[in-house]
Amino acid sequence: MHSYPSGNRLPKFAMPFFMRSLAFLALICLLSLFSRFGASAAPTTAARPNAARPNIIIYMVDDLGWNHISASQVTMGTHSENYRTPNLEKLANEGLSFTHAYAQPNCAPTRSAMLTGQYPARIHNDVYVVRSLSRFNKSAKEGFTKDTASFVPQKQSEDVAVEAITIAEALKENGYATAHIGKFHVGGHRGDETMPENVGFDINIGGFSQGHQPTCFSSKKDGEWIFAKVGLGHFDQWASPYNEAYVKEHNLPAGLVGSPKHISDAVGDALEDTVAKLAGSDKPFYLQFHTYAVHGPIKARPDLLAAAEKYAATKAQYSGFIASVDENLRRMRETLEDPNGDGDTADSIARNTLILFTSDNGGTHAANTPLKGVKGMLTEGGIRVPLIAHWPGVIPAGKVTDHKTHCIDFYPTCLELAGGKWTPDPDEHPLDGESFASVLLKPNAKKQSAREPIFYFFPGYMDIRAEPSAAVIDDIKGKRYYEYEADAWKLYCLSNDQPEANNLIKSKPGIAATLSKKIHDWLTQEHATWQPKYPTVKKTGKPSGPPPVL
Ligand SMILES: [Ca+2]
Ligand SMILES: [Ca+2]
Repeated sequence: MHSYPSGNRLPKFAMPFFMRSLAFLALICLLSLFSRFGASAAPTTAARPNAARPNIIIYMVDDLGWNHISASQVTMGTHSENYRTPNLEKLANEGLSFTHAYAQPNCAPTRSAMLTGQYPARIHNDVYVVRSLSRFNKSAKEGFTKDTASFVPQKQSEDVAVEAITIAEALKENGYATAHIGKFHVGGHRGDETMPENVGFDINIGGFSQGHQPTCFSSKKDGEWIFAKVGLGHFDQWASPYNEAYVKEHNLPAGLVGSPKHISDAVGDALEDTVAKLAGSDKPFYLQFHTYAVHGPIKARPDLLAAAEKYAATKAQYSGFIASVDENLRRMRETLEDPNGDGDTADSIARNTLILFTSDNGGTHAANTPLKGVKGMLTEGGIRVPLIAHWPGVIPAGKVTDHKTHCIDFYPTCLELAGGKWTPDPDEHPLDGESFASVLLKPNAKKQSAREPIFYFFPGYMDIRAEPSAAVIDDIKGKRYYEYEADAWKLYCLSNDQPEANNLIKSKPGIAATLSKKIHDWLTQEHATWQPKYPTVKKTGKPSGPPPVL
């Protein structure tokens, strides 16, 4: 049964466990989404003065679930009362919301995909999961232990390769200033050469190998206020307890005065300082604002916790932590309006700045209902994330699109918006992502060309959440398909089955065949940089190869 060498010539019922264990395809009916939200009939102005070479800010939250915000354009109305994010609602009301934005299933893989514009099967990326592909479950009751697993995963990288041409390096070549604030996670594990400042970022505040904040509040050590073990100490300059001037400036409750600083406010302080610096330069800028919120430990600022306890039926700490994300969005927008903070908006850069708000993976601290699963899984709850684009004067207010995106798309999108005069050599560093700049520039266009399929390949194990699998999210005849590999091929229609509950594989064999062929063709593409890490079949000692074509 486990003699599958590679290739696709196995008889149908001789599929190895890897292929049989759990697989599904899902489809989403796009037309029904459109009829729900409608599309504005207003014409788009093709060329606007501020549509060239904007400043670009990617505001990426950690572990924020797709519908853990109150912007209904993104959540398709599915969010609960537990989440109140008025500034995100405002952003969505004034910008463009994506209902089907996808990321990798957890932190490091999404960050490496964004930095490289590549899938993990590229040698410059090679980050499939946090830490290791051999994160077996310890209990045999669920998932797979090292003994019960049929495959032996390969080793992967934790850092983006030194040889990669990162999004920051590419944008620098196009004349951009570049900055990173907060969690980086995919550099510095083995040495300084992959640290943000050595892979294209002019400014790095806090970024290194660290995957989360050990603590959410500042503390006193040897007479100094610090954020203990967070971000290389870079945030310590903002660690002093709240004082009267600070609470007045930021319109916070006086009761906070004297209490330790929350990490979200410190990264907000870093943001204001950095935007002020970047705004004073002649160059357009690219800024990654990658927060520690809302990765665990989940601790909200006391006043946000108290407020959340009134509206959130459960998990008020989580809701309060999310509220700090929303506050920082307000601070970001106020800073763009008045970068030097003198009260005069003559120096505003808001109209020249594109904000892209998103998350690095699905939610993990609360259910993502109606989506199935959580962070770490390839079901919708693990990979679908919020995405809102805001660009005054270019993106009309209140737009919604079902154009699907993946986190590898940020790189080519930014490159195109930056003018694209310099692009990486496709022999050396090919980009797997697809620009969605046209969707941003012409959101009123009646027909956007559909994105190529989004693929997933996970050649390892992660506790009970993941096992060797492959998936595709496709568009066929106006519908969208999505596939996940394991016990048997499965197929879901997400437009009327968002929870992925009704397997349509038997009634849609043609679709299953088409999609399995697409996965095969994707995995077997030929390029020197494309080296999928197939796990080894224990019984044969040979690589599993790609899934079979149905
Ligand atoms: Ca994450
Ligand atoms: Ca000003």
